[in-house]
Amino acid sequence: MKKIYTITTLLALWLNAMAQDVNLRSPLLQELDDNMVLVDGGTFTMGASQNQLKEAESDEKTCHQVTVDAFYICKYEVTQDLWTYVMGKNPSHFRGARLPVEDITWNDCQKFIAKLNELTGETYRLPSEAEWEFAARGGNLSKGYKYAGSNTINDVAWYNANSGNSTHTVGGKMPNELGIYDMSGNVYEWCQDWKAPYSNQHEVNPQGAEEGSCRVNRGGRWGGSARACRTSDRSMSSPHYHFYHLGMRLARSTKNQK
Ligand SMILES: [Ca+2]
Repeated sequence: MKKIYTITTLLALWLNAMAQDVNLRSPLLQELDDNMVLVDGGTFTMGASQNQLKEAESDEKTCHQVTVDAFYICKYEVTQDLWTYVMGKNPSHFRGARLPVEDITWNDCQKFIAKLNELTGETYRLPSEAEWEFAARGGNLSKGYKYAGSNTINDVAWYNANSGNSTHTVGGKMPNELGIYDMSGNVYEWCQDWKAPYSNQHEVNPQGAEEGSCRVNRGGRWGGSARACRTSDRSMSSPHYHFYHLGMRLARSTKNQK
């Protein structure tokens, strides 16, 4: 009996190891890992900085110092091939393996992330709003651009004047200072936070409100204005809301983070 138990245990361990090996070899998961950009921690001014002021809305006007720890963020929005690999179905309105996934709720993002972490053993998550803005501004390499990577929107973003009314293959425009694409335009990106008014205090790793009714969306979209593509512009949606302009970008904690 003991022998049978030992053989069964060894077989289970071997199958588990094989499964992990298969996942490690999955080109999409490997590519995702390769596409995660390390953003060194730092302190920046969050909110409508001087070059944003003319177009700024009230919810972004309280400029304040924010410090974030180092984290990883993907250089691309989540693509439809990755979403389909993890979830087994594709909810997107516009179809294409390398188009960003869209028409997903914040709750869908959490399910996707849970499955992805199960497959990889990693700690993928949505970025916080502060992490998103720090990364969009180019982190410690920031040149202070109005959009993510340029003051000329056409260089870096798909929006209503150039998109032809659809999403585009990720990475089709110039990247920002950190090598990250499409933070301005293409699809809006869900952040982890409940939307909250800004504090005027220096904050460290802010995570938004403890509760609320809407989660943060950032970066503008293919069918929206240039104004909404600015690095400090803030938008929000109910976590149950989905539409074909709303997608996501993955972040990942470093080994030093929880
Ligand atoms: Ca985007």
